[in-house]
Amino acid sequence: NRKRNMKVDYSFYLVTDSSPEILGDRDLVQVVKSAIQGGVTIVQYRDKKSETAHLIRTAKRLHEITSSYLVPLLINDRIDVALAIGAEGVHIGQEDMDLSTARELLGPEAIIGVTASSVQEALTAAENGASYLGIGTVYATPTKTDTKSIIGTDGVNQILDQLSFIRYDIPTVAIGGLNAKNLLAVMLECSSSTKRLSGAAVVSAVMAATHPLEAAKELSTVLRSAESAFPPESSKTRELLSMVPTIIQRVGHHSPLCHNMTNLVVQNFAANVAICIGTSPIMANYGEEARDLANLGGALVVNMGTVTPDGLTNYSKAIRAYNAVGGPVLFDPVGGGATAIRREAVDFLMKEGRFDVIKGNENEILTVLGQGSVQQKGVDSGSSTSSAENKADVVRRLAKQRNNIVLMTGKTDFISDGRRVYAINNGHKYLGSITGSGCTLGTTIAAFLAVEREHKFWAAIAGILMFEIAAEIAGAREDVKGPGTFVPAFLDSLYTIAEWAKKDEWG
Ligand code: 3NM
Ligand code: MG
Repeated sequence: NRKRNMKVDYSFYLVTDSSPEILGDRDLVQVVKSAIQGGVTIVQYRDKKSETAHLIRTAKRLHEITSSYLVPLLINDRIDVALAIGAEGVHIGQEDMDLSTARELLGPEAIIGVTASSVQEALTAAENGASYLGIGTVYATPTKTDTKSIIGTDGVNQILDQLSFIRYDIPTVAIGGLNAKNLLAVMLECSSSTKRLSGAAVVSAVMAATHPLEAAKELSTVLRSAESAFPPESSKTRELLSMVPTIIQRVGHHSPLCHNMTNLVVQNFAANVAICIGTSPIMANYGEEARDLANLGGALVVNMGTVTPDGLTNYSKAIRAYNAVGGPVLFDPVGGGATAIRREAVDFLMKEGRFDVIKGNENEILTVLGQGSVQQKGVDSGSSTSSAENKADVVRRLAKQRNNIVLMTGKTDFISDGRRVYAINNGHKYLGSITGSGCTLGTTIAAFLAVEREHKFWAAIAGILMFEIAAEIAGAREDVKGPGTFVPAFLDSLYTIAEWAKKDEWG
């Protein structure tokens, strides 16, 4: 069965046009053949004017060509024509036959694409089983003047964001006014860490070109260079990501003790975060208590945000107690580079015991590595000038040196176990505008370490993802107007994710 075996490549989507303004007096089938030779990967026959007999004749001829190149042929709007010639599928607009009727007529294997200009249309089509979405109109175009709305790359991104949020894995192509000049920008702009376009659809850029083959080649080159900007997800990464929900679930089911020795500023917030993610927190700064607490199967956070001489003694007692029973310990050297006292404190604690995870901003991590060159002003992150490669190198070196896991937080987070380095791009800008987001990320990761002791690297990554995706969900809420309204919304979304996980009902 050819249809079943055809893996659909949506990357370079050609929509035909038979009007004299675009096609001129050329033969449609010849132009399409040239376009395929130039790199087109999927073809939609779109002819709004011709008689049914003509449509069927032309579609048959087109199908002979597309089939010989293993390129799927879709028919615009006309389910009857698609059925008549055995096309691979159809493309339907919002005003055409409804998706479920089309699906009934064409069967489960057919490719059925739907046009979407809004988040609502996209979600509805995805939910009802569309095979892919044509998202547009990106830019105003003389080719189709009756389009509903010009949505720009912002509009495309809104749709992509919502699709990825709902975790719809549906292919998407952008359409409307795309050409060799703007295509690279569109492909790069319409993407996030979690979702990007599968391809681009064009009419005039190929169909109206003097040399369709050359025009298609040029666009194909642009599409490939856009693709190379995104390294393919390795199967290891996919495997790792597939573990995340299970690890989040384990936190909820085991409700581990999360022992925080944290600073005065974030005590309350950290306790709230710990409760919302499903752990049982205790904010105990008295080191003598640690021996009892270490036996309860939880994890320890040592956060030296408001360090005092007493504090240091207490930290070291607790670290030893947890090390003695193999309990996970996370070290957050807050403000490590700010004062001589703090730099000494970092040196002292690093000698006191073993940390499973060291997390901090760039400056703090450099300080732990003994390379804190920049004078840190406060405990906020400050700006960074070093490259991603540089940061990846720093976390890998420190993790290797300490034989543990090192996390450098920032707009992009870098985490390493001394061998692998992952860059994580989730999060929300308001995390940088509230106090304690870094500290409570530490609390979250520690709890995750407690339930996943065999795979601490994965646990840490799962903790970061839960935390930062919760921030994205909160930040996207309409009632969140700034950092102030963000905090309660953030607690709500942490809680919601934890509840989904507990019931295994992922939203
Ligand atoms: N559908 P060109 S825009 C066929 O927005 C079509 O749904 C659109 O032509 C939509 O590549 C469009 O020449 C025409 O701009 C796109
Ligand atoms: Mg239509």
